[in-house]
Amino acid sequence: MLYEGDFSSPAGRFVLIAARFNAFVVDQLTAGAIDALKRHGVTDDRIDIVRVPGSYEIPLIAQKLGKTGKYAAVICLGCVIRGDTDHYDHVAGAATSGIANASLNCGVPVIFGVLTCETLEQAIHRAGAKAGNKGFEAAVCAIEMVNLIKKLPA
Ligand code: INI
Repeated sequence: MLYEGDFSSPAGRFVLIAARFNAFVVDQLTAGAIDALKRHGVTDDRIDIVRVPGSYEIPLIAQKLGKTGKYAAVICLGCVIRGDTDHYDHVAGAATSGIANASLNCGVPVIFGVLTCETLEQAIHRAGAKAGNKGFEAAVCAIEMVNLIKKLPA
Protein backbone atom coordinates (compact mmCIF):
# COMPACT_ATOMS: atom_id res chain seq x y z
CA MET A 1 0.00 0.00 0.00
CA LEU A 2 1.35 3.41 -0.97
CA TYR A 3 0.34 6.37 1.14
CA GLU A 4 0.78 9.78 -0.42
CA GLY A 5 -0.76 13.18 0.16
CA ASP A 6 -2.60 14.81 -2.69
CA PHE A 7 -3.37 18.45 -3.43
CA SER A 8 -7.12 18.32 -3.07
CA SER A 9 -8.78 21.04 -1.03
CA PRO A 10 -7.87 20.34 2.60
CA ALA A 11 -10.11 20.64 5.64
CA GLY A 12 -9.25 22.66 8.71
CA ARG A 13 -7.56 25.90 9.64
CA PHE A 14 -4.09 27.04 8.68
CA VAL A 15 -1.85 29.53 10.46
CA LEU A 16 1.04 31.45 8.95
CA ILE A 17 3.74 32.63 11.33
CA ALA A 18 5.57 35.45 9.59
CA ALA A 19 8.70 37.17 10.86
CA ARG A 20 8.79 40.98 10.60
CA PHE A 21 12.57 41.03 10.13
CA ASN A 22 13.27 41.47 6.42
CA ALA A 23 9.54 42.16 6.04
CA PHE A 24 10.12 43.34 2.49
CA VAL A 25 10.88 39.70 1.59
CA VAL A 26 8.66 37.92 4.14
CA ASP A 27 5.58 39.86 3.00
CA GLN A 28 6.06 38.32 -0.46
CA LEU A 29 6.38 34.83 1.07
CA THR A 30 3.19 35.48 3.02
CA ALA A 31 1.34 36.62 -0.09
CA GLY A 32 2.57 33.49 -1.91
CA ALA A 33 1.42 31.20 0.89
CA ILE A 34 -2.03 32.81 1.04
CA ASP A 35 -2.32 32.56 -2.75
CA ALA A 36 -1.50 28.82 -2.64
CA LEU A 37 -3.97 28.13 0.16
CA LYS A 38 -6.77 30.03 -1.61
CA ARG A 39 -6.09 28.34 -4.94
CA HIS A 40 -6.51 25.04 -3.13
CA GLY A 41 -9.88 26.05 -1.73
CA VAL A 42 -8.86 27.26 1.72
CA THR A 43 -11.09 30.25 2.38
CA ASP A 44 -9.89 33.46 4.10
CA ASP A 45 -11.82 32.65 7.26
CA ARG A 46 -9.68 29.53 7.71
CA ILE A 47 -6.35 31.38 7.45
CA ASP A 48 -4.78 33.07 10.48
CA ILE A 49 -1.61 35.15 10.38
CA VAL A 50 0.65 35.72 13.38
CA ARG A 51 3.56 38.16 13.15
CA VAL A 52 6.69 37.63 15.26
CA PRO A 53 9.75 39.91 15.53
CA GLY A 54 12.26 37.66 13.78
CA SER A 55 12.86 34.11 12.57
CA TYR A 56 14.40 33.24 15.94
CA GLU A 57 10.99 33.75 17.59
CA ILE A 58 9.11 31.46 15.18
CA PRO A 59 9.64 28.05 16.88
CA LEU A 60 8.06 28.92 20.25
CA ILE A 61 4.94 30.32 18.63
CA ALA A 62 4.79 27.45 16.13
CA GLN A 63 4.87 24.89 18.93
CA LYS A 64 2.34 26.82 21.03
CA LEU A 65 -0.12 27.14 18.14
CA GLY A 66 0.47 23.56 16.96
CA LYS A 67 -0.38 22.26 20.41
CA THR A 68 -3.74 24.07 20.53
CA GLY A 69 -5.18 21.46 18.15
CA LYS A 70 -6.91 24.27 16.26
CA TYR A 71 -4.76 24.04 13.16
CA ALA A 72 -4.32 21.39 10.47
CA ALA A 73 -0.88 22.87 9.76
CA VAL A 74 1.43 25.68 10.80
CA ILE A 75 3.42 27.46 8.08
CA CYS A 76 6.56 29.29 9.19
CA LEU A 77 7.82 32.16 7.04
CA GLY A 78 11.00 34.13 7.57
CA CYS A 79 14.12 35.36 5.87
CA VAL A 80 17.61 35.19 7.32
CA ILE A 81 20.35 36.93 5.36
CA ARG A 82 24.05 36.55 6.12
CA GLY A 83 25.75 39.66 7.49
CA ASP A 84 29.28 40.50 8.58
CA THR A 85 29.23 38.44 11.78
CA ASP A 86 28.20 34.88 12.69
CA HIS A 87 24.78 36.10 13.90
CA TYR A 88 23.22 34.57 10.79
CA ASP A 89 24.36 31.06 11.77
CA HIS A 90 22.75 31.32 15.19
CA VAL A 91 19.43 32.73 13.97
CA ALA A 92 19.19 30.36 10.99
CA GLY A 93 20.26 27.35 13.07
CA ALA A 94 17.84 28.09 15.91
CA ALA A 95 14.95 28.69 13.51
CA THR A 96 15.68 25.51 11.55
CA SER A 97 16.07 23.12 14.46
CA GLY A 98 13.38 24.86 16.48
CA ILE A 99 10.81 24.51 13.72
CA ALA A 100 11.67 20.82 13.28
CA ASN A 101 11.35 20.26 17.04
CA ALA A 102 8.05 22.15 17.17
CA SER A 103 6.57 19.86 14.54
CA LEU A 104 7.67 16.71 16.37
CA ASN A 105 6.53 18.08 19.72
CA CYS A 106 3.05 19.09 18.64
CA GLY A 107 2.32 16.34 16.10
CA VAL A 108 1.00 18.59 13.35
CA PRO A 109 2.88 19.61 10.20
CA VAL A 110 4.99 22.68 10.93
CA ILE A 111 6.33 23.71 7.56
CA PHE A 112 9.73 25.32 7.07
CA GLY A 113 9.31 28.33 4.83
CA VAL A 114 12.29 30.28 6.14
CA LEU A 115 14.76 31.52 3.54
CA THR A 116 18.41 31.26 4.56
CA CYS A 117 20.38 33.29 2.04
CA GLU A 118 23.82 34.72 1.46
CA THR A 119 22.47 37.90 -0.14
CA LEU A 120 19.31 39.97 -0.39
CA GLU A 121 19.29 39.24 -4.11
CA GLN A 122 19.06 35.48 -3.44
CA ALA A 123 16.16 36.13 -1.07
CA ILE A 124 14.28 38.27 -3.58
CA HIS A 125 14.69 35.57 -6.21
CA ARG A 126 13.06 33.07 -3.85
CA ALA A 127 10.22 35.38 -2.82
CA GLY A 128 8.43 35.63 -6.12
CA ALA A 129 11.12 36.47 -8.66
CA LYS A 130 13.53 34.18 -10.57
CA ALA A 131 13.41 31.18 -8.26
CA GLY A 132 9.68 30.97 -7.56
CA ASN A 133 8.01 31.78 -4.26
CA LYS A 134 9.04 29.61 -1.31
CA GLY A 135 6.01 30.78 0.64
CA PHE A 136 3.75 29.36 -2.06
CA GLU A 137 5.76 26.12 -1.99
CA ALA A 138 5.55 25.93 1.81
CA ALA A 139 1.75 26.20 1.69
CA VAL A 140 1.51 23.51 -1.01
CA CYS A 141 3.71 21.31 1.17
CA ALA A 142 1.38 21.95 4.12
CA ILE A 143 -1.62 20.86 2.04
CA GLU A 144 0.13 17.66 0.95
CA MET A 145 1.07 16.84 4.55
CA VAL A 146 -2.43 17.52 5.89
CA ASN A 147 -3.92 15.26 3.22
CA LEU A 148 -1.26 12.59 3.82
CA ILE A 149 -1.90 12.50 7.57
CA LYS A 150 -5.62 12.09 6.89
CA LYS A 151 -4.91 9.00 4.76
CA LEU A 152 -2.44 7.24 7.07
CA PRO A 153 -3.68 4.27 9.07
CA ALA A 154 -4.52 5.26 12.65
N1 INI B 1 15.97 37.69 12.07
C1 INI B 1 15.58 37.30 10.85
O1 INI B 1 14.45 36.82 10.69
N2 INI B 1 16.42 37.41 9.79
C2 INI B 1 17.67 37.93 9.91
O2 INI B 1 18.40 38.01 8.89
C3 INI B 1 18.11 38.35 11.19
N3 INI B 1 19.42 38.91 11.36
O3 INI B 1 20.21 38.88 10.42
O4 INI B 1 19.77 39.40 12.42
C4 INI B 1 17.20 38.23 12.28
N4 INI B 1 17.57 38.62 13.51
C5 INI B 1 16.63 38.82 14.58
C6 INI B 1 16.30 37.55 15.33
O5 INI B 1 15.46 36.71 14.56
C7 INI B 1 15.58 37.84 16.65
O6 INI B 1 14.39 38.52 16.38
C8 INI B 1 16.42 38.67 17.63
O7 INI B 1 17.70 38.12 17.80
C9 INI B 1 15.72 38.75 19.02
O8 INI B 1 15.59 37.45 19.60
